[in-house]
Amino acid sequence: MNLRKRIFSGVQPSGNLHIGNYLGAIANWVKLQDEFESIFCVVDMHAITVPQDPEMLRKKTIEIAKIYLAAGIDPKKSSIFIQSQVSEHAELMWILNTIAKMPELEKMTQFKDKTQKGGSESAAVGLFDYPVLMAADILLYGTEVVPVGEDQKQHVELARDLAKRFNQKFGETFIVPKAFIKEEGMRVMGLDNPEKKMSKSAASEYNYISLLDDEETVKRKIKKAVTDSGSEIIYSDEKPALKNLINIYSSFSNLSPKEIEKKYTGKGYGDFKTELAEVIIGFLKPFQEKFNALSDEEVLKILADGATKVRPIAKAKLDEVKNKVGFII
Ligand code: ATP
Ligand code: LTN
Repeated sequence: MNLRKRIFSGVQPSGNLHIGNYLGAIANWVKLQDEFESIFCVVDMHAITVPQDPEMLRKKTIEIAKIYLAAGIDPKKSSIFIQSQVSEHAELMWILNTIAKMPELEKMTQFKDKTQKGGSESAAVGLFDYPVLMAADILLYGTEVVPVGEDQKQHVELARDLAKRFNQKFGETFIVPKAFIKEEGMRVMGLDNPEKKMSKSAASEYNYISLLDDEETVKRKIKKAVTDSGSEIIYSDEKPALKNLINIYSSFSNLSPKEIEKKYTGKGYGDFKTELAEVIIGFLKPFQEKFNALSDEEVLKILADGATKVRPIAKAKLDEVKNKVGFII
């Protein structure tokens, strides 16, 4: 019997995965998979809460799985699967929908942000309901720990509230999960706007460094990244743009922000940016080599095996839930 605690996390197959997704989420998973029983999902059902081109969605779903693998998720240690291939997620979501309350979804920052971008009249009901599907993902597997970036904390809180509410109403059923968020520095901010997080749905590609960007693109984007006034390399809250760049530098090197400050004493933004681009490229090159070596067929097989492995866990929990709410199973 496996007594290790279980973790569950996922990324949407939409847009271009960036170094923020890597540093804030995936890099963390790679470390955790040795300690926890790990399930990582490609959340395609979440992706369609905003319009997607069907062919592109299929392509991106495979791409995300390749990114998981190239980053070091090992299918021998962890299960990797596609959300829509395990229909229990949608079924549990429906049941959780009946205990989730409108105001708790209305206050979700991500929903507010996304409807602000696209206009709330055109927002799909699915976008509003997104956090309930995420709660279903988590609760279906008796997940104890959910490693995500800072921005997802509120959604994990909802999963906790729904688990407690269900348990109270129908008796002990769900484990109440905890979010696991890496230290503060891991919230990577946009290169074009240090006030907002780096985002794959950003309007400009100068907001992010994609994990699949080539050398020239990385250099161009870092060169264009906004910096603060002044010319010294100082790590401080008063210089949010520079602080973000130093955090990125630090994450991809073995230097602390203080050591980076010291290294660039007397030098300007030009030198710092050139070397920052090199540090990022130093990470991306071997990563992309691994990514390119994976075939679609091989990845689809890993995903199908992953779904086969997790389906019985999901089915057992869903049956328990159906029974408790009074369905005949
Ligand atoms: P979108 O902008 O389309 O909402 P996203 O870039 O926020 O997309 P998600 O798929 O929502 O990406 O997030 C995947 C994971 O990456 C989550 O765990 C999220 O917290 C983390 N993440 C996303 N952006 C950042 C960031 N800028 N810094 C750190 N972690 C991030
Ligand atoms: N909403 C998450 C993706 C996601 C997720 C999950 C993360 C969907 N289901 C379950 C952790 C656990 C995001 O990162 N944008």
